Amino acid sequence: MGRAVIDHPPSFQPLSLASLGWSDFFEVQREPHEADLAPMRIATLHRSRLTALSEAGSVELTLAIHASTSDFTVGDWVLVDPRTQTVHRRLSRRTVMERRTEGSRTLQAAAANVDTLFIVTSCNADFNPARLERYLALANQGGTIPVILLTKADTTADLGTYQRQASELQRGLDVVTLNPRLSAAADALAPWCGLGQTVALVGSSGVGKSTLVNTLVGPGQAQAQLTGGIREHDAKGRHTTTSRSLHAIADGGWVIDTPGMRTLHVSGAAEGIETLFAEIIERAPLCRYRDCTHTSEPGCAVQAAVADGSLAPERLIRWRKLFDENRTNTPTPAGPRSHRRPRR
Ligand SMILES: Nc1nc2c(ncn2[C@@H]2O[C@H](COP(=O)(O)OP(=O)(O)O)[C@@H](O)[C@H]2O)c(=O)[nH]1
Ligand SMILES: [Mg+2]
Ligand SMILES: [Zn+2]
Repeated sequence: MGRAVIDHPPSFQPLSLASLGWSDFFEVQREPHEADLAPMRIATLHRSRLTALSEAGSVELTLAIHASTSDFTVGDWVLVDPRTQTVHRRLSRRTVMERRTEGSRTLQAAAANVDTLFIVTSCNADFNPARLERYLALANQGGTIPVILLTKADTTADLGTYQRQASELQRGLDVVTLNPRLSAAADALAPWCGLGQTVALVGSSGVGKSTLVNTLVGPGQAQAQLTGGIREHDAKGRHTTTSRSLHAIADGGWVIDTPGMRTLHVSGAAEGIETLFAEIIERAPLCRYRDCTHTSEPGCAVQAAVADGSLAPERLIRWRKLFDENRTNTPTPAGPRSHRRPRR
């Protein structure tokens, strides 16, 4: 017999797959012989323990002998044998938030199938364009739509400057100013939190992420987050938020608090960086040299934009730093890079 379905909240309602975030992207991955397997979404991950949400509620999953919990992350869709609750396989991810584990070059999935990444920063010393750009590159690369959330607007006299700087970070970027402690914050984020939508939160410690999760989830929910002064610490004394799980948003949708996304090394993010710095990338084809580094080459269209004031010099410096870092961190299977070559 399979394991019992666990910890239904008292008001448990069956969940439709669509309300869990299921879509055609996942449906088309099911093979005809997999028709009897149940799609389930990974909800929590604790070392050797995996739980998922299914149409029948919350389920504790069993892994096949050669599988490891590290093959999965919160938000993943898996096909499960409903009799044994054993995971048959993980479906391909539509989006993925990846981080590099400390001291390692390998990327680890921190959350999967996230539709919108809320990048949270407060209107004070935490606000740092270079760091926000790293989060943006990460979101772009993983296929997740980024939105900047500005908190602690009540503590600054200069809100307009923060808002302007934030919206200039990437073309078409949405910036929302809110106070995570007020229920109006949930209303402001409703456009991204509809039925079946998944959002994740990243940002420094203390900017209001846990407070916002609590506000989105609503009062009286079991999985409230620790906020403010109540902190958990790991063995090295660093602040950690230990729970990494899908929380149901009061009016539909799901929110994932993503701890451990604070060390932001970029790697394999070339396309994400191009989207982020579109105004620089677009000018590059106008440079005389195809592989112009936009430093001091003659006929550089990017330097020309800096000279005529249409491109901020700091922006170009930050682009180069991120570009170089990404190139250093990204293994190149194709061997040595091509030699410098003039366009004409
Ligand atoms: N004044 C003010 N305080 C806020 C705001 N957002 C968060 N806080 C406070 O900042 C502290 C840290 O919030 P927390 O949610 O724990 O941040 P986290 O580390 O990002 O999860 C808490 O005491 C919150 O009440 C805001 O917009 N205004
Ligand atoms: Mg927190
Ligand atoms: Zn150039």
